Amino acid sequence: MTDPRLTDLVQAVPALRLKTEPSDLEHYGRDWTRRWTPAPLAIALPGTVEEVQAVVRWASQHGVAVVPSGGRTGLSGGAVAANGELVLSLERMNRVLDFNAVDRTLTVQAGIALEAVHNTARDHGLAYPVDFASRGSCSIGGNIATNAGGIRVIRYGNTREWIAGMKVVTGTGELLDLNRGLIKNSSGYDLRHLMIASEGTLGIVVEASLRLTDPAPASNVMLLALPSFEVLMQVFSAFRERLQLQAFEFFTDRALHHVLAHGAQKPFEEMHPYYVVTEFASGDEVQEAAAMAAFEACMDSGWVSDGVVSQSDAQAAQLWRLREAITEALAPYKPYKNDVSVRISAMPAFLEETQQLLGKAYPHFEVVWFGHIGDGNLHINVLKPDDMDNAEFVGQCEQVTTLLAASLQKHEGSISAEHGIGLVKKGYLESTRSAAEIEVMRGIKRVLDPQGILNPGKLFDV
Ligand code: 2HG
Ligand code: ZN
Repeated sequence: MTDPRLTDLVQAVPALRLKTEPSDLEHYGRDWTRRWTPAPLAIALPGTVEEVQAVVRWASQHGVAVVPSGGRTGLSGGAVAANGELVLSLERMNRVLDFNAVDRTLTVQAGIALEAVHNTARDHGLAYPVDFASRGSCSIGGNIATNAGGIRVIRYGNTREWIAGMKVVTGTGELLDLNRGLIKNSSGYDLRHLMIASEGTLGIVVEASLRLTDPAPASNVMLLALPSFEVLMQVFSAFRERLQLQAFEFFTDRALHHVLAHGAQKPFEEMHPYYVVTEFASGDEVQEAAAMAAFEACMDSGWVSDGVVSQSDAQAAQLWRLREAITEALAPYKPYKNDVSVRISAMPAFLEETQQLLGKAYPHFEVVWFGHIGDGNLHINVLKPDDMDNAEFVGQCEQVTTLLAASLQKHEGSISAEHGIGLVKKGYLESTRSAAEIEVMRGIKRVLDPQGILNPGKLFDV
């Protein structure tokens, strides 16, 4: 440990665990984007809130940038440390602190994995309903920092809806205890909501009190094959009208191709151009009949060409895998990712325009579409050709993102639906937020992080 700043940090926070091995710097310095070369100063792994405060105070005094770090499963570069920052990993702070059956809340340290929250809630006969494929590795702190969405937003909303309170360490090392689990609290600014989706630029979430709910009703999973893209929103309406949807997800034949190559099982004899996987409440004959009615109405209209309904939990998991494994199956192709949203009512017009735009803009690249179509959220992954240099590839994709951002502005959508802005979409923030809004955000940042040490360079430049 040759850097004198680290010797000083150890003196200031003697109990702090610190990692400086090159393999650790690489491991903790990057997220799932893999675009930047990790180069942090060191990795601090505090074990208590007091240690987090002490590290932040030290960093503030010495002008050292701090990158808060959870499971680093992010896709926007929000947890990347490529400029000599101190990574502050919440990995050791991963305990359940309290369960309150009357309030139906679970209080956890921020480093706990989403899946551990699911399991603990289930052990108490309740559910934490936010869910997505990275559940085993992502942390609640990271979920809060990006207002993570996922596959059940259509029924349960984003992370924001489930945060009853949180403790946050600001850029001055102050500990704020926000909302304290209250359902009604009309006492001024709700700083809790300011922290959610702030990507570690306003404070470090150290604890969160999560709302729990009743376990999801018995459900069925159905996979539908669609003949064309144009009918997608009609199929959605037909199902939404008749059923209580838990999820409504879409993907293309290209996505299926990659997932099958990755080991999933082929669902239909024939390949079809588009697919939907939907989950809906189905505990009795009335609900089952409604599901059949939705399916038959779509078949009769020619909107659906084939379908399969899960007959067991194992089959439901198999169908879900076709959708959930897409990110992992595409990862070897170093995809350039877009994660965009518009209001559901604007979706048909936006989809048509985007299809035309991308058809022209990406004629030589393989483009994989999928996403949470029932939330107006589309994921567009562009795969890097093997023989193309990464910088050249990203450069070309970014030109297209500029066009996509202009289209989103026109349709009043967002350049980041659920992955955050981070480094990846920083250059496009103005397409979603007005100059006045960004100026207010900068002002808020100055109050909560006056030295500008918290995740600098992410979201926007100060
Ligand atoms: C998903 O919906 C995630 O599976 C990841 O948000 C999306 O890999 C992506 O682009
Ligand atoms: Zn998603």
